[in-house]
This record gives sequence, C-alpha cells and structure tokens, in this order.
Amino acid sequence: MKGALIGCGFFAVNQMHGWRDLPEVEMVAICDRDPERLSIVGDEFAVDRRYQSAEAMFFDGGFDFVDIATTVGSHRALVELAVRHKVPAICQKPFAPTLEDAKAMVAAAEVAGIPLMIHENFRWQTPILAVKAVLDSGAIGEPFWGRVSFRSGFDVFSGQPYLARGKRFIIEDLGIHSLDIARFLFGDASRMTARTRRINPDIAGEDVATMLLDHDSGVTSIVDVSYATKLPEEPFPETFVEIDASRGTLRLGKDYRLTVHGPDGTRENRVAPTLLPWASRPWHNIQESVALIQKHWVERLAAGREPDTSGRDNLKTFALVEAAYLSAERGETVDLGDLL
Ligand code: NAD
Ligand code: 89Y
Repeated sequence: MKGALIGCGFFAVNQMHGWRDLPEVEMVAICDRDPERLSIVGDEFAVDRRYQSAEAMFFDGGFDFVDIATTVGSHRALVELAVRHKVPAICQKPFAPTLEDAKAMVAAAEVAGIPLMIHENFRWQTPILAVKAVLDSGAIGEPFWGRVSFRSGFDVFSGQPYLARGKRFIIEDLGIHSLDIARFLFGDASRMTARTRRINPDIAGEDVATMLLDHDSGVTSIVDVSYATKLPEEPFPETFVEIDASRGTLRLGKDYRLTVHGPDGTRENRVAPTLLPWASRPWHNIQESVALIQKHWVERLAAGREPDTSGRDNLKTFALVEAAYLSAERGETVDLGDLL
C-alpha cells in the first residue's frame, strides 16, 4: 500500500515512524508548504517525492491513501481535495474548525464512496484498551458512573505554539480525545453540561474544562481536563479512568496502574504502553497509539471495512466538543440531538 503525507510538522514525525514500521506500507510522497520541514522529514525517512503544494502532489498521484497531519484550518480543503482525487484519507484531529465543516467533509467522502478516518488515537492507547477489555469481560458488571480525567501542568506550548494562540484550546485539542474515550467506554452521549476556565494568562483559550455527559446506556460520566494543574509528579500524557459498575469498580491511575475490584476480589496490574524503538518518554503512550491506529487503518482499508474512528463516527465525538463550548458559553445543558 502506497501512502502520502501532507504536513511534516511536530506530530507528523510520529506518523512517519509508524508507517515505516508497517511492512505493507511505503510512504512515497510528502508535502509541506514549509521547505525546511519538507527536507527534514524527507531526508529522515528517505522520501524522494517532495511537494510544497498538495494540489501538485495529487496531480502526480501514485498513492493509495493520504495521511493529513496539518493543523485544523486546512483539514476541510485537504480532505475535499483527496475526495476529488478519489484517494482514501486519514485526517488528524480536531476534525475541522466547525461541526458544519466536519459534516460537509463526511458527506463529500460518503457521496464519493471514499474511506475517511479521523486520526483519533487515544482510544488506541494500551491502558485504555485494557480498561475496555475489563468492561467487555463483564468482570465488574454494568457501569453506571464513570470519569475520564486528564490533569497536567506539562508545557505543550513549546512544541505546539499554535495551542497558545487559538480562541479554543483544551477541549478542542485534548478534551476531544477524552470525550472520545468516554464514548468508547460508555457509548454515545445525548446531553452535555460544561464549565470552562482560563488559568494561564499567557494563552488565548480555556485551559480547564469540566464536562458532565448523559450517555444513552444510562451511564453518567465526568470528563475533566486541565493544563493548569501543578502536581507533585507530572502525569502527562496519562488519562485516568474511574468506573463504578453493578458488580464492582475499576480505577486506572498514575503509572498505568489498573485496579479491578469485583465479586472475586481485587486485582491490580500495570497496563503500561510499549516503548517503541523510535519513541521517547513521556510521549510513548501516545506514540504507540499512533502505530496501532495506523495498523487498524491498513487492515480496514484492505478489507473494505469502515474504520472505528471513521469520519461518520467521529462526528459524534466532535459534536461533544461543540456541545461543550456551547454549554459553557450559555451556562445550559446542550442536547446533542440539536447538533447532529
Ligand atoms: P505543526 O504546525 O507542527 O505542523 C503542521 C505542518 O503542516 C506545518 O509544517 C505546516 O507548514 C504544514 N501545513 C499546514 N497547512 C498545509 C497545507 N495546506 N499544505 C501543506 N502543508 C501544510 O502542527 P502539529 O503540532 O504537528 O499538529 C498537526 C495536527 O496534529 C494538529 O491537528 C494537532 O491537533 C494534531 N496532533 C495530534 C496528536 C495526537 O495525539 N493525535 C498530537 C499532537 C498533535
Ligand atoms: O495536541 C495534543 C494531542 O492531541 O495530544 C497531546 C497534545 O499534543 C497536546 O495537548
């Protein structure tokens, strides 16, 4: 399978490593408006075909899918370009600047019959997969309450300076993953109540958000995210999970410790991610999930089946992001049915 990459920035390097590890994939072309990024990534991954224009890259063609790793402002135009050229596309999160854009992208891909996957990788993290496996095993019974929590004081702005400038910050950038994990574990949600704060005076958007979700399954969940939390031990980029269920409880805590308590007793084990040869701490949890979602894409593309985080699926995660901002702005609960 031949692939092409658009956007050779901070995060794309992980994606290129992930592709290089997949024997069935060869990345044959890369594109970035910035010639310096183009030569850094082109040289590191030995890709000869280099373009500063996505249009020119699609015009030359010769690849089976495109991996879009640019920031959100360009996602719609690039996905629509891929669709026009009938090339299956992966698009990084956040899906689009607005829900209307995201819906238009899904519609364009569906009308043309072109696979579209959002690179929503956090549900592919080893610890999150371990939590899901416990739920699916029935060991703790039916969940009725959950919490997905990401609280950190890590400096994300040095690697991703645009995060400090956007009017929207943590829900759109990081909370989007936590909301997707909540959907992954507890199913779709129909109502959202949210509150936000900006603690860091040097950034434009909110850096703290507390969200309450009503899931169709009957679960009530809290999704709380913060980049203003100074802890004695920095947990970045760990997501903590708490679940109370009919027969027991589950806690995923610091250093990937998973505690499962049920009728048969209490079991504690570590569900740490693998440190891949090209990965580095503390990012290795995220980096491994990049490799896993890419493997999933290749398998589903080869089988002609929709990926788990397809554009269509991810509209429901993205709608939660929109609903959170609306709810915080209005001070009201927002019904997802009004958005989707
Ligand atoms: P970045 O700014 O470092 O890199 C983006 C690159 O895209 C830049 O080099 C830029 O020149 C290029 N670019 C932008 N528009 C282009 C266009 N139209 N044509 C060609 N090149 C173009 O950004 P980043 O930090 O690498 O983030 C990229 C995306 O990855 C963002 O959407 C971000 O939210 C996401 N991200 C995801 C994760 C994750 O775990 N899934 C982690 C970090 C970042
Ligand atoms: O951009 C973000 C993401 O998707 O994962 C972590 C991050 O890099 C900073 O919040």
